[in-house]
Amino acid sequence: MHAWPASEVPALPGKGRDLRIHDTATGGRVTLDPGPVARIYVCGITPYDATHMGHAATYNAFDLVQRVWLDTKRQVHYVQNVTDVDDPLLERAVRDGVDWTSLAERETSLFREDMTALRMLPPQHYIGAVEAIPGIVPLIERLRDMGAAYELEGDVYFSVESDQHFGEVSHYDAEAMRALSAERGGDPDRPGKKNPLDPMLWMAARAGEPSWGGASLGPGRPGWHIECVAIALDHLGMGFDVQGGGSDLIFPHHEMGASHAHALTGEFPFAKAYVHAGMVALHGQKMSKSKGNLVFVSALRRQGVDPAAIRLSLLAHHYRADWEWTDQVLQDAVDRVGRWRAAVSRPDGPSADALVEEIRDALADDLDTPTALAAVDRWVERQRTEGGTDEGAPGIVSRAVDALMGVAL
Ligand code: 5CA
Ligand code: ZN
Repeated sequence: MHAWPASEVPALPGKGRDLRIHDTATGGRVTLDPGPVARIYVCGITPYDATHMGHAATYNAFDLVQRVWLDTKRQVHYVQNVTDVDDPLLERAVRDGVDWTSLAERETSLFREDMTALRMLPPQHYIGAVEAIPGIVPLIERLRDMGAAYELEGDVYFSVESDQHFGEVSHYDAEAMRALSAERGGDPDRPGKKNPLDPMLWMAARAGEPSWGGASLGPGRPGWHIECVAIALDHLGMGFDVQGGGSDLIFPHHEMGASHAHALTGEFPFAKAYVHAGMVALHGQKMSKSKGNLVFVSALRRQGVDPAAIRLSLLAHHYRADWEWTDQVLQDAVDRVGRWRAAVSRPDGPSADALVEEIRDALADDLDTPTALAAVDRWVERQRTEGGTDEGAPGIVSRAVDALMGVAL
């Protein structure tokens, strides 16, 4: 699948810091030391509805990870998937009387447009679940042949007990795991499973649903977790630097993915850091396609809202915080863009050298964007009240907020 065009990342004087980031598995901050090419996998959308502010907030966090790495003069190898076949997508297509492939293509196109408008850096490999099937099938066969997977009425399940590290991503207790499994695509109550938590690897063909020839597995379609594992292993290999997603992916998705990968390779860990963004809510509830309480990026764009303001409304919140989308959040961001634009369009100002270092420090410290924005606000206010004679400063500020935070002034 093709991704979307990359916006230019302006060069900055000096060099950024190594990223310290909160890792869900260890429960603390880790300083990542990625080597010359940093490797990141970010879970992509299930394309049955348009990009909402919750999605945008999550992708913003992982865009920042890359910008911090790029500022350390590293290259970034970024992989993202598109879950272009799964139950919710098929159910929505039936509900709306549309072909599931057209629905997936339409919403993926819109996502690309939204990501481009928000200046999110594109992955080098943007891979759909359907196109990944030929790589997924042999992995499931291997898990089955090594005894880590079993068949139940034609479907194939992963046995969580086959991985001695199972539970080490989320650290949730059995009761919480069971509840989340039921809530997020699992089937803990299905009779005949070895462990209620065991997730499906291969779903045998169901009447009226699409299926693919699965070699010795028979016709069917892949489970959700093995999709991301196959794509990550194919394009990044084990031990990549960051696996990213929203906090609703901690369990079961990232826990199961790590387990599949451990069982398959005998290696540990799957990702060096599991990084999770907080949930964006609307009217007191998590914004979600299934609930329908959504604010769409594309709808805001159609209303003429500046993408830089949308981006700044995300950046105003720490990526790990759960927060509520309100009109005031957007209005504050629109006001801030206005102040920042006025400042960088002036011919001079106070030196911006210290500001660039403050932004770098804040972002390298677990992507602390509120602190970074406050530093820019202070420079803008100083320029307004005291002025300054540094003719290069407005340009440096403009380049820094673009290079490090994807905001084009
Ligand atoms: N296709 C799978 C991942 S492999 C999936 O979860 N798709 S999704 O479309 O439901 O979500 C895409 C990303 O947006 C995930 O990382 C998810 O955690 C994140 N996300 C979904 N809703 C919110 C929200 N309200 N706030 C923040 N992030 C969210
Ligand atoms: Zn995923």
